[in-house]
Amino acid sequence: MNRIRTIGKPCFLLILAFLQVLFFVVMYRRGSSKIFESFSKRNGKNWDYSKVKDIYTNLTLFTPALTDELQYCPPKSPLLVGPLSITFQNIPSLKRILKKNPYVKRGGLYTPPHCQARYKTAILIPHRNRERHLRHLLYYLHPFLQRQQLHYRIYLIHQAGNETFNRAKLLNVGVRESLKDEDWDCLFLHDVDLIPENDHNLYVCDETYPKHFSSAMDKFNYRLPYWSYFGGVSAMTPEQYMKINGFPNSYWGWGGEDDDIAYRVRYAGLKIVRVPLNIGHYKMVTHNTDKGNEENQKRFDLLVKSPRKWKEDGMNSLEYKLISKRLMYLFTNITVDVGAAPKDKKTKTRS
Ligand code: UDH
Ligand code: NGS
Repeated sequence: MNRIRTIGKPCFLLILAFLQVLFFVVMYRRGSSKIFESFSKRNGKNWDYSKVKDIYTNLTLFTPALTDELQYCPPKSPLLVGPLSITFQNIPSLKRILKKNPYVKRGGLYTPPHCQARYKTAILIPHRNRERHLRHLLYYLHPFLQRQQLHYRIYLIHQAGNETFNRAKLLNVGVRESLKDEDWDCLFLHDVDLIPENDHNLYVCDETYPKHFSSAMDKFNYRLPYWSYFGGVSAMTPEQYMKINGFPNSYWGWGGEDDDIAYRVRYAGLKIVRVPLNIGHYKMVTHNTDKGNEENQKRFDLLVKSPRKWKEDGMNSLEYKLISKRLMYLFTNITVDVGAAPKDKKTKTRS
């Protein structure tokens, strides 16, 4: 009763009308997007991607320290600049990339020369027939990681032969082989055609949960394509990776393996955390569909079976033939025979 009486008072209605007019005036003057932006600012800085810096800015200012006893690098790298200028107009030559990255050692290994890195990250890239993409990625990723003052190494896991491509299995191989070299803090599972656009997107793992990094790709208009999407670029600690039994080895061809991995994360009692959309910006190098990576017709069946299969198909059942492990100037090349998709059993035809 009391409330009805208050609402009925003319002065209350007047205040309400005034507030409404004020709301529309503010919306009109500033634009609604600006107002919602100011809410999103609370989730971090509101990056302006129309103002970009060169990826090699200031990198040469950091030269080797003169003493043997290095201090730890600062918790936040002073080299970060935010949005970066990324273009795919010219394909950089390996020689040019090498010249621009004088502190990268054979195998694509880097340790900051002026301070002791706080973090060790391995980048694992599944690969076949994407040399153009690889050159773009190396040109941008080396300085990107150096800006973050990480100790890192870039691994290319190259599928030998012409059998159907198997992204997930190649990544399992990458994890096993890279952990033979070093006790990595973090394993990055990185498509060859995705270039990070903001160096505040730190290539370190979340201590508790698997993390998705390519949350805002240009081809999806800088949004997530669907809520459980886990493709493109993601990262896990070795412990998290083993807890989900790695990736499935049984997805041959395009699609579904990243969804299976997202399911595994939940089956193992974990969840996916993500880089905020305003930082997880990535540009994709455009390309045609790959020969040997046609759509996997079995992917939906495999996804249905995933709750029963994840504990038996993964790191604990991984088999492959290591063909070579070569230390190239800008990356470690692991060439591997991952086998072939099982042949379909012939169905009896009636005579
Ligand atoms: N990859 C290769 N070579 C191949 C295929 C894939 O190196 O022949 C690697 C590469 O790192 C690539 C990743 O696997 O970035 C993922 O490949 P993808 O083809 O699944 O994804 P991408 O984003 O292309 O490169 C999407 C093609 C859309 C196909 C649509 C089918 N309906
Ligand atoms: C889903 C696929 C994922 C794929 C995603 C984005 O439909 O593997 O699209 O694809 N899942 C299935 O097919 C079950 S993309 O636009 O990058 O080609 O990653």
